[in-house]
This record gives sequence, C-alpha cells and structure tokens, in this order.
Amino acid sequence: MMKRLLLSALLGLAACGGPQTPATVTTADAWCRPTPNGARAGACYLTLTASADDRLVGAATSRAGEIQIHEMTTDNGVMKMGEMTDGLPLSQGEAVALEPGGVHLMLIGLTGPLVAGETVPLTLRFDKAPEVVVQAAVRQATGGHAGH
Ligand SMILES: [Cu+2]
Repeated sequence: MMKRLLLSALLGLAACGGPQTPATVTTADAWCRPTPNGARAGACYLTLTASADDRLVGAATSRAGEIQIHEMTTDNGVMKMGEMTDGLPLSQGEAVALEPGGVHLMLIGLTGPLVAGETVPLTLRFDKAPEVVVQAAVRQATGGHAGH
C-alpha cells in the first residue's frame, strides 16, 4: 500500500511540465509608443512566452477605455489593421513578439497622452494562464517599421 502511494507521488512529479502544470505566461520588453497630444488611441508591444499552449484573449489598462488586440496586414501594398477577435494564439515555449508592423495592443479611448519616460500598467488575460500585470515603458521605437 505504501509503495503504491509513493509510486503515484513520483508519477505526479514526473508529470510536471505536462498538461497538469498550471499554465503561466511570462512577458518581456513591454513598451508603448508615445502619442501626440489629443490622440485617442495608442499602441503597446511586448513579447509573450507561454508555458503551455494558450491564447491571449484580452487586455485592459487604467489609461484607456479599452484595449483591442490588433494585427497589421498588407493588402495590395496597403497597410491595414484589424482586431483579432479570437485572440492571439501562443504555442508552448515559443516567444511571440508583438511589435510595430505586426500584432499590437491598441489602446482605445486614451485618458491622456502617453508620454515618453512614464509607464503604463497593462493587465493581460489568457485563455488558461492567470492574468498578468505588466508595466510598459513609454518610449520611441528603436527600429523596425513605423507602425501607426
Ligand atoms: Cu491597431
């Protein structure tokens, strides 16, 4: 009897990293583009890595009425952006970068301009992992495409 209990405890340990482990998502390099005075919308970017297959389903901030997950696409040479209404899929262990010219968090209905040097709190919601609060630094883009 004791032996069987011990064995199942060991099996439980061995399963760590498998589907029984609570999913978590880590974030890196969270930043937002400064906005001109009077702008009603702004964009924020970061890199997400999920410990298990997951999905970014939404985000919120005290600095704007809502956040949408947007994707930039090029259609006949014209840049467009649209809301990813099903969220952003995250594959286990794969770093997914939200960056200018690609997927971004669109802050809509800003309470005020985003000023370089300050931070913006972002609450990220996932399908499985617990929500994550990250402080995004407001700064100019360091390279890559100009977004919007
Ligand atoms: Cu957008």
